[in-house]
Amino acid sequence: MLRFLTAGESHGEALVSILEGMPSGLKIDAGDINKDLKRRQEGYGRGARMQIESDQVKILSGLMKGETIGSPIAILIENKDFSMAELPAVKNPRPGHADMTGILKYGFKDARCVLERASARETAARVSIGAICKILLAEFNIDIFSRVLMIGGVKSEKLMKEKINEAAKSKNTLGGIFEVIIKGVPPGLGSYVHWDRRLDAAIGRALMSIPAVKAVEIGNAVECSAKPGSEVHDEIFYSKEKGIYRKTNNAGGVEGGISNGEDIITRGYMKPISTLMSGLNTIDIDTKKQVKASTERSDVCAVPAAGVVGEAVSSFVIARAFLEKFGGDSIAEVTRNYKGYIAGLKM
Ligand code: EPS
Repeated sequence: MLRFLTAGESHGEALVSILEGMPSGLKIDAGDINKDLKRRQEGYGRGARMQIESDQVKILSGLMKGETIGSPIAILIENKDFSMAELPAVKNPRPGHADMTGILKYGFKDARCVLERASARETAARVSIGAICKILLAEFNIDIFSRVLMIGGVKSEKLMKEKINEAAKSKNTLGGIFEVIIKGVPPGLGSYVHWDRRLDAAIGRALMSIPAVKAVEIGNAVECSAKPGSEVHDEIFYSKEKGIYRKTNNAGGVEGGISNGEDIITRGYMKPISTLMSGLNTIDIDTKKQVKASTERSDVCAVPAAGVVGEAVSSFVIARAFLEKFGGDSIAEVTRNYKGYIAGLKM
């Protein structure tokens, strides 16, 4: 089974990831991983930290002459800003952040112990894992994209930038919506037979695990919840040229917890970043007096970055489901299994 772990704090020495379960024989170009890391760092509304970091991977294990050998792939991303031990204690937990819940849960007197790991910096590690999954999926013509649909209630690029400028000026933050589109997924990934094998549930969980994502939509679920079934379900057609096909894709590529061969389309809804330079009401955790929340250097808006992270976590889920279905220890074996299944579908 494909699985991974990440470790590392936002201002610690480095982020570390281990990806286990990749078959042998897959060519990995670190440049492809670095491209996604760069995309994650960009986007209008990012803070000063992104000018400090230039995320690059060092692949420590799992490859021989640039090809996977089936052993765990260990990845290192160094932090340029690793000032963790010198940074001030954080006594005024930010509403909406993990500060307060983390303090209560782990028994800290300083939210820095929480925020260093709760920080969205960890998503750089997940983007590196997702980039390797994308390389696997590309072998089978599966492509993943993302785009920003809305920021702060507006939809055109010009208005989104204006909104971000306004928010920065008024010491505020913004959330929004990103969309992830996955093309080329064969029918048959995931299953209806048990809750934890449903592909839509796995995608939903992965997207919800991105910091600040508070809702996930698959296909046109929100709009469809107000419509009758006759206007929602994607009718099934067949032609010799196309095989089985649909004229609509309201389901977003998943029916009964199984991919149906259409594009998988999901949306992540991100709440505004919880570090507000204006400071919301909170308490001092020592004195319990009412104070303004701590302000840290932060981003005004990170929806474009979240879209890139959305691609990464979705790539992992699809790669895992793909290997579950077509499993093998080498790319050659996975390819044989995949081709045999696809040929069977056409009969
Ligand atoms: C983050 C706060 C900011 C963001 C950071 C997430 O970092 P800093 O406190 O160092 O300015 O830039 O995001 C990243 C570092 C990243 O790589 O995405 C937070 O508190 O979550």
